[in-house]
Amino acid sequence: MKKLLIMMLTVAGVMGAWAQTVPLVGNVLNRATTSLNGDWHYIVDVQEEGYYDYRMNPTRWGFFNNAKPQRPEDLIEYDFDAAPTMKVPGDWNTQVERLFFYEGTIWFQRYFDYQPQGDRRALLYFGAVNYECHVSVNGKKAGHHVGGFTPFNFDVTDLLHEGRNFVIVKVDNKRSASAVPTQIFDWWNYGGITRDVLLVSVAPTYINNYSLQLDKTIKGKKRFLNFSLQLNRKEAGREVTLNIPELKLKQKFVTDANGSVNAQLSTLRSALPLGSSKNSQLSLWSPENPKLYKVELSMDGETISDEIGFRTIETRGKQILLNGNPVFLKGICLHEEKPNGGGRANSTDDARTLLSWAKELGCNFVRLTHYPHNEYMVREAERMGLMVWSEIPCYWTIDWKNEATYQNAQRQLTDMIARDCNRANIIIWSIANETPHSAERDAFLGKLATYARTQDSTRLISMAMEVTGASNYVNRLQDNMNQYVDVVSFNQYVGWYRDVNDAPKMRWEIPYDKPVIISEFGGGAKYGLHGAKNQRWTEEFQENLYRENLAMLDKIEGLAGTTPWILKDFRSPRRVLIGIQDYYNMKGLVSDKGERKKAWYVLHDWYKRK
Ligand code: GCB
Repeated sequence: MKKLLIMMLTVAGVMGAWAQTVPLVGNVLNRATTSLNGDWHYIVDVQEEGYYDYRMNPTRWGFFNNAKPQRPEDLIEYDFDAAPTMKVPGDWNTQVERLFFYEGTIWFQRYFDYQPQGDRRALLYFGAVNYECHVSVNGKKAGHHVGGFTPFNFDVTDLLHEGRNFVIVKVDNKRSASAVPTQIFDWWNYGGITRDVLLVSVAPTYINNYSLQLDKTIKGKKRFLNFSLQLNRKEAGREVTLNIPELKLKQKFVTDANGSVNAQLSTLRSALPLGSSKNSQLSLWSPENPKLYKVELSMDGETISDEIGFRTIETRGKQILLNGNPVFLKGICLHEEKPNGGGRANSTDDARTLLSWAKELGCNFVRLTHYPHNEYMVREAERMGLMVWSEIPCYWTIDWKNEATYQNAQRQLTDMIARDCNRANIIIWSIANETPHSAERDAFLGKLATYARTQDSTRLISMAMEVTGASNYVNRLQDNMNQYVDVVSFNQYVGWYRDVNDAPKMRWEIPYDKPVIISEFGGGAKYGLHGAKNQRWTEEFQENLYRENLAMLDKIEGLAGTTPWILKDFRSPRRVLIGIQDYYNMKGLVSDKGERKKAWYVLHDWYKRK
């Protein structure tokens, strides 16, 4: 043990001091950034040769050094410069054929130029790396991150020098029972640096994150805007200006001893009367009117702009109220996967393609399963008028008793909320999907739900539950988590995993006075395969399943919406039926290429009537 400690200290010594770990910076897309996307060299390292020595101790000769032979006799058994390259952002599975099934460690390296600018600091930002990574800059450790779908950043200023620098990232996507998600899940475990890498330039004191949201309550005839902001450090007396030109709202604030601002704009003569005067009338965000306002935040002559929409989201009995009016959520589930051959999606174009398919289907809502999707997806949905359910990957059999697992889940939840807290279209934070009932699970998820409310009190909390009992065609939902959620959502597969052709006979008992969402239903079909309606995998089978399920849904009291499973066929290692699945989950309403199956039209017609 002592020996291991000494070894580890030696390694830390060789790699130099840790860079500063700093809180996640908000609205990164509108900051001063340099992109480090592009071609990165990679080395596949099945046994983590670049990290551990032959006694499994971290090695001082690790690949972080980017070493080169200095003399002809020097032995260095790796060379990033000679290694092949792949695109970042991107998953390795679909970029390199022989890495299609690979789960393990790959090292990434690239050079970049850096010019120091006075006292400004540099943050190295990753949109997401799946799943665990160690990052170094110029051979010195910058940081470590766990979790494949949330952003993180390190202050690397002290590790950089003028001119040519290098960054090395060790990425490991091995699955494990204590991870989030856990060892088994029904989607492709795309590995790699799957989202943007940016160098963010910030002043020594900068606005780290902020939130500008409509308060849920209407006082008198006014709604109030809640504004909060946090600097990167606890500095009092810093002046920040908030400007919303279209609303003619310009207001100065001064940070408190925590380096934060917390204000309700009404106390500052800026309450926004609804419809009372032309100048200050607030146009609320909704699917029909996805209005976004230009918002500017300035400090010390530096301005961050954003586009923010304002709306309220609440429940009343079994109704979901958007801006005070009942709304039916016409949704669809989707994975973050490119059409036409798969691979992780990560661009506005990918988002537009997928989301326009959802719009054509008649949706006003998308469930972004089963992990936080990239920021382009959320922002594009916001512009297109699609409300969003955003989820963390507490999926199936999480290691409920493990405190480290809980902390991991909570961190993912924190970062999901921190990144998207100003997106008007996000109406639901989901904390889990189809989790097996137990006291430990209730404790874990109960704590997570309570914590979520401390991070954001303006949105609804839900999770995809399961049907707990069915007899004589009566389905029951009993879940202790009911007390923690605002919306009762559950997945059910009548007609596919159970009770084929019985949907018309089904009744539902949902003993809670809360809105209900059927967060999944569906069945598989291969596009172009035709046959009788009782023939599995045909379009006709899926079409009939949708007809019967929708008729059943029509009879559920208090149904506030649904997100059938799923928009597009997607890759999954669990789907091994050759000739039909070929490693695709075939429950899409469109094929991987976007071809519409017959069931697409059934849902389309139903949404038209809703
Ligand atoms: C589910 C899961 C989803 C699966 C789906 C299926 O209940 O939530 O991740 O892909 O069923 O196709 O079985």
